[in-house]
Amino acid sequence: MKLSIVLSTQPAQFQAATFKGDLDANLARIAGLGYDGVELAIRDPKLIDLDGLDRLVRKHNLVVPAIGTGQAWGEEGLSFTDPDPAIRRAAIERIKSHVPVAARFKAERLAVIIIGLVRGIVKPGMDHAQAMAWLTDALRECSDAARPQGIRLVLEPINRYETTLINNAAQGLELIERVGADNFGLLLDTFHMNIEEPNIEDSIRQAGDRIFHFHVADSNRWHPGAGHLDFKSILRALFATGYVGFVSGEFMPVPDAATGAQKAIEYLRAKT
Ligand code: LER
Ligand code: MN
Repeated sequence: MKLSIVLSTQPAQFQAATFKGDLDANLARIAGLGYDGVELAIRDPKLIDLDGLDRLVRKHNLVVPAIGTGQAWGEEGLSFTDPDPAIRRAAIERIKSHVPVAARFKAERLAVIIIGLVRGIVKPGMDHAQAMAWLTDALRECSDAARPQGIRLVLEPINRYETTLINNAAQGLELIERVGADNFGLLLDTFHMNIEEPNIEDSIRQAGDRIFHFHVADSNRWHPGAGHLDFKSILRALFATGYVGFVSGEFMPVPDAATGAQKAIEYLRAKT
């Protein structure tokens, strides 16, 4: 099992970005704990020194399996489904601007760009069908822009308390059919699945080879082992689909990032 963990390259309000801040020190910690990769949360590629980041990641022998983009929503309010066409266009261009970043880090053909809350939350009074149409068009445009670089996009089903748009794997699979792009798949996250899926393992089996990336947190969004999810069974179901990607820790830094990350890797390694 290849393990990675989320590190935010910029300050962020999102609580489950396990590591934040000092990149060199955090990358050293992550590598020192035995992680194979680091999932980089990047609000805006314009804000990073790509060469410097690439150098640091290589220095610590880490792979970047995925790039998180949700802070464009969390910090700036960009979304594919905002009623304002200028905001929708800015969200699409922002996601497209991640393609060269993902291409730079592409290792083992694994670098995916994550569509989390940048899809939007569908505010009260908005037409859901209209939002789905905007979402589908945006995902087609971004998938088309990513394909020539060999980059894949993933939509993450997110629980009902954060968005009304695509909460579970079945809705995600319907969206995949609608978008009809071979480089567009799902990111499943055990924290959201515990809230939304009738049965986590069954949903993993249904999503099958459309799972392009996987987030782990326990039921309380602390590190795996701190709650009541059955990771032995969940990971067995995941790998039975033929999944060859990373299992990526995205959990709250409890009691602190390094301790949570250490407990997670010990626990997950013991489960497979
Ligand atoms: C991001 O990967 C995630 O899981 C969401 O909860 C972000 O809001
Ligand atoms: Mn997640």
